[in-house]
Amino acid sequence: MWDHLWLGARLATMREGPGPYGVIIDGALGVKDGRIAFVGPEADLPGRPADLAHDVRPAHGAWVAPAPIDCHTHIVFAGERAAEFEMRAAGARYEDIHRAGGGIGATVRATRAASENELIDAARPRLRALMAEGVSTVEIKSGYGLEFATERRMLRAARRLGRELGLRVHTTFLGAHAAPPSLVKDKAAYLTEIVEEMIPALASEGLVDAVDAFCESIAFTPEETARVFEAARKHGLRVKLHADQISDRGGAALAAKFGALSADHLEHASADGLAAMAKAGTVAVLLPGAYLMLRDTRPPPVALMREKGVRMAVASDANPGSSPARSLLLMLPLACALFGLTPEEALAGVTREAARALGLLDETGTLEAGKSADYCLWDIGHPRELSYWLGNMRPQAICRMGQLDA
Ligand code: DI6
Ligand code: FE
Repeated sequence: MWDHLWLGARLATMREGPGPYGVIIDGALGVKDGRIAFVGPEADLPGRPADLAHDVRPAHGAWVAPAPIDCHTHIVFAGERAAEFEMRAAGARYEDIHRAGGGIGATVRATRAASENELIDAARPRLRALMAEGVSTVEIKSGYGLEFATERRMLRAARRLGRELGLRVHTTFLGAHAAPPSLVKDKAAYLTEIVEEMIPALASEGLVDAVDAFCESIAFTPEETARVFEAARKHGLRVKLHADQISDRGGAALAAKFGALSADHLEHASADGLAAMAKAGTVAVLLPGAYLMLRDTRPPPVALMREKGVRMAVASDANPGSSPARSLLLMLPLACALFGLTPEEALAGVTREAARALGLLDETGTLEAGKSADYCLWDIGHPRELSYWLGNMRPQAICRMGQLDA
């Protein structure tokens, strides 16, 4: 017997196929032991509903879609940087604040001063806000330590939050986030520490699912990034990259060369870089929150991504500087309005493609039998509405790893 079964649902499975959104009308969805046991037309059910499941529920035509996934966040941090936002509103530039010791450096100082419990207490309400939107899975990066102990504390906090909240947390080591001279005395020595000490130790503790770096004029060069990636490879870890956000540093091609799961931002990515990404299966993660809040004027080359066949995910980039986001779903209409994504691409971007960007497509991201039961019920007329309403969308019911909350 299945644990529960929805009848009379409209399903946006987000499976790739002939129809948009992978739609099935008059659909049914059954769940057993945390997994999707059945998804398809009600007429194809292998028996009478009452014989199939303990708990049979009418969906009354509600839409069921994969639970959203936030595949790029820096959501564990201490403090906030609203004062810098005010400075930027008055004309200061993000890079200049960063070079003057603010920006990432300011959050590093606050995070170094915070205990593991304080980091957890600070991040919990941010994650709860995402969870209220139905989010099942969140990638969380370190990178506000820039020293072993704090990087480790951030990753431990992320893992503990996942367990406490019943959320799937994917951790990313972003030791190569920045190296401001006020905080990192010797950049070369710091890189050696990342490569020879941090990655091996944190990986062996099971705290790292992937490794990221910030390849940018204000952070690490492509050569430095490659060193970090070599170390990740040595420890069997997949990589991803903050690439070509402020300038074209060849980040897209570098990510592709290392078979990265994703390359993120990409406002300045070149056509060749994107072609290499398509070939390597590296997903482009688009971050409209950072674009909006930095008042960027050059959107990522979405038309070129489509042309080259690059998969596109969408994420919040939740962080205290460039994207103080408390919502993932808000990024859908922003991705459409600012970047020209179609509503279907935006929804795929926080479901199927976000799962792909985390290497989790076999586990979640679409409604398919055998996958983890991660879905939401929405009281809407069509799934395109998820890319249309600007803020405050709440599912009627949420199921995360089989735990139904309705
Ligand atoms: N790119 C980003 O969007 C964040 N980090 C990065 O490398 C911004 C982090 C911050 O401003 O605190
Ligand atoms: Fe980021």
